[in-house]
Amino acid sequence: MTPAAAQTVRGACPHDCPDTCALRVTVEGGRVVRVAGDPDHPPTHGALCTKVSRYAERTYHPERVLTPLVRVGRKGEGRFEPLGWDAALDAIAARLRAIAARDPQAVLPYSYAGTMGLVQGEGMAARFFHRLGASRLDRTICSSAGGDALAATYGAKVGMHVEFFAESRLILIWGSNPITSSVHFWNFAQQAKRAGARLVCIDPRRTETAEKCHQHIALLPGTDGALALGLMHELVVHDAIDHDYVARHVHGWPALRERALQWPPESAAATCGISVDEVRGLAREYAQARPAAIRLNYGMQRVRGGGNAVRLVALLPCLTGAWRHRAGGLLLSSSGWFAGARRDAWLQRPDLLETVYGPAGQGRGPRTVNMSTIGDDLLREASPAFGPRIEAVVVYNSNPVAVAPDSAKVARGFAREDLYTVVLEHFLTDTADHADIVLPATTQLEHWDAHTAYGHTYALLNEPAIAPLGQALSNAEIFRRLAARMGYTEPCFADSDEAMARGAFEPARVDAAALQAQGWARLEIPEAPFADGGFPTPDGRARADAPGLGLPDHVPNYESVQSAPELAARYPLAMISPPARHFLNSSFVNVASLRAAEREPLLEIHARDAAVRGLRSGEVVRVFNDRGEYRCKAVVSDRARPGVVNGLGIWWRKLGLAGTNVNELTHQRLTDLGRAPAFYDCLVEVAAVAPPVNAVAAAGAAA
Ligand SMILES: Nc1nc2c(c(=O)[nH]1)N[C@H]1C(S)=C(S)[C@@H](COP(=O)(O)OP(=O)(O)OC[C@H]3O[C@@H](n4cnc5c(=O)[nH]c(N)nc54)[C@H](O)[C@@H]3O)O[C@H]1N2
Ligand SMILES: Nc1nc2c(c(=O)[nH]1)N[C@H]1C(S)=C(S)[C@@H](COP(=O)(O)OP(=O)(O)OC[C@H]3O[C@@H](n4cnc5c(=O)[nH]c(N)nc54)[C@H](O)[C@@H]3O)O[C@H]1N2
Ligand SMILES: [Mo]
Repeated sequence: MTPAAAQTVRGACPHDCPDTCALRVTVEGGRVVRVAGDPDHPPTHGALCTKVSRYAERTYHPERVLTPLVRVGRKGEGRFEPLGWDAALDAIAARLRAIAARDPQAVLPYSYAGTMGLVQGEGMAARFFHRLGASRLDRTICSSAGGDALAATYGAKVGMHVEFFAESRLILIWGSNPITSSVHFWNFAQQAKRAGARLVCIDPRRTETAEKCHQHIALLPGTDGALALGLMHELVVHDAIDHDYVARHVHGWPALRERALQWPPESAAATCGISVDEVRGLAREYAQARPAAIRLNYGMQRVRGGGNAVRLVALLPCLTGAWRHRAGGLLLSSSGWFAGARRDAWLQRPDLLETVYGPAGQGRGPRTVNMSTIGDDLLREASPAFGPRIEAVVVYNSNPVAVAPDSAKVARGFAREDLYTVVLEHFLTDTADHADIVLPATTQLEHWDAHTAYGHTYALLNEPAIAPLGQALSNAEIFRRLAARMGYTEPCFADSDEAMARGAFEPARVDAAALQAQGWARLEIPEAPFADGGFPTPDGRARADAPGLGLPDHVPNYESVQSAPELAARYPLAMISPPARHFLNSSFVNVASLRAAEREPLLEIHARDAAVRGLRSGEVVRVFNDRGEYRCKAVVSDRARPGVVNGLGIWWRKLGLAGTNVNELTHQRLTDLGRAPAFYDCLVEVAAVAPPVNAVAAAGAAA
């Protein structure tokens, strides 16, 4: 037998991760046999993470949804029967038309970054919902607190080139666990380490990354703003400020300087739950190392004061002039570099709203619903403030029942009998289980797309490697067919997926020939973009004092001893819920090999906190607060610092131990900037499910 000739197709990883890898997909006889990293793409460097190297396993998963399905059981039960495409699309169009005739805002699209593609994300779907006049979705669930903070400080979501971290002498890995969540950045950090750089990890959890850094500073969740102010205090009193850079390129520093002087290391250390020496030492190193770089990540902005904290940290490299060198500065997100390179208005056609609401600029338009408060909003009645009750939700690229905060309410909302829910999915997720109709979507191996990135500066093209499996259709094709059934005749609804992918970028900014030939193209951006200021603010200066926001400050967590002493007495443990290494948010939880690696939902707890509660490693515990209860296995471990427990995310509720996941415990209060969830601002208590006989004695002994 001669094997069918192998063919290699160029692709892009679609997942929500800073690395956005360039893929090489090997196809034999119409079947994908290998998904590998492109060795030529500098950030990917030929390597993929464990999850995406299993992408074929996910695509050929026996539980893929491969036909449209109609619900036959109760909502949430997950019982469906196959339905033909025509019947499914006719039913959906009829229902949406009837609702839209009363008020199109009663229809809500709900999507996030299941794929980050410009075509299969907010491409044809955005055109469809704009034309319908549906409610807009405020996409806040991940990064908007930090994103708005970065924009307030630098003018846009811009930062260092990831490649130049390899040349840094000191790297602060701040609120980020790159061994889990961006291995390609970690590769550059290791190059720097081998060349003698020092790596410091600032994270409440002793992560795999923290273990491999020279130093780990395990501050309390939500105290990063206080640490940054303490560092500024030291930079001022030891005169480590680059006065020339600050005078020319920073607006509002004199006032912030006064505030920083109120944060001696003793105060910062007390607030952060760390030692005074840790604050002093870090300030000294940051002041002296040239070049010094900060890899900030969104892990530290999922608290009430996340926006303020990002503003403060983002100012540090402006104060020391670290930006003067290409290997100095900060990277939280690079997505702002793509502004103007991505043809958003053409891809998404917000002008189509005018067919429903009249010319833009007349103050009319649909309301906006925040995706982070979907739990409350699905349960809300019509009111003048809110507008119409939500009557239909169309979900794509997201699994809100698992990932949105306060999930008991989210599940109750999606269980509403009078809510019409359509879910485009690969699998029967917790959310799809609540659908009236599930539509089978293609994976990245089966469709066209175009990608930008938020951790590097390359645009990418994804070509389909194989034909769609079963009856699956791409998201774009599903919305194209729905548009036809709704009677929308605008020519944009006829654009093919390939035409949209190829047309996604401005030819003047993205080299179409390079994109075609190698699958990726680098944006032209200066190596040291802010060496001489030039921030994308109106006056080119970074802003310590931002219009409408004033000066940044430390803002204590909603759920903390400072803000809520009574609550903290009942629920004394702070819980964070960072990603598990082998999952990507709630994606891959159903891939057997990856779930086997994670084994069970886990809660890491420090030995001291376990002892006072009589808890042992491996036993099933109840984690609870006023919002609900979550069962998982306790791991007594120094990955958790005293007073903080780590509930690793984000399991599918139905694959958890008792039908819930960690978001049963999180709340819907929003961050200071960006209207985002405060997932890591959450107090809990932990108890044995069946208290061991010696628990009382152990608690007495430890107290
Ligand atoms: N394997 C894997 N990779 C992923 C993801 C995943 O789920 N799994 N998620 C992807 C997504 S959606 C995103 S947005 C990106 C980035 O995703 P992030 O959620 O930013 O992921 P991490 O890099 O793991 O950074 C979170 C780190 O912040 C720490 N942390 C929690 N609270 C605080 C705090 O108050 N202060 C500080 N300093 N640290 C805190 C956590 O312990 C954790 O180690 O990663 C992406 N990559
Ligand atoms: N407690 C807690 N909660 C969190 C977080 C946390 O750290 N702790 N992290 C938060 C963060 S950072 C984020 S970004 C959100 C993520 O939330 P989501 O963006 O909802 O991410 P996923 O859970 O990965 O769900 C994406 C879904 O999209 C589907 N999908 C993928 N590709 C396609 C496609 O081409 N078409 C269609 N139709 N579907 C597709 C996948 O099968 C998957 O079910 O979760 C947030 N929730
Ligand atoms: Mo995210």
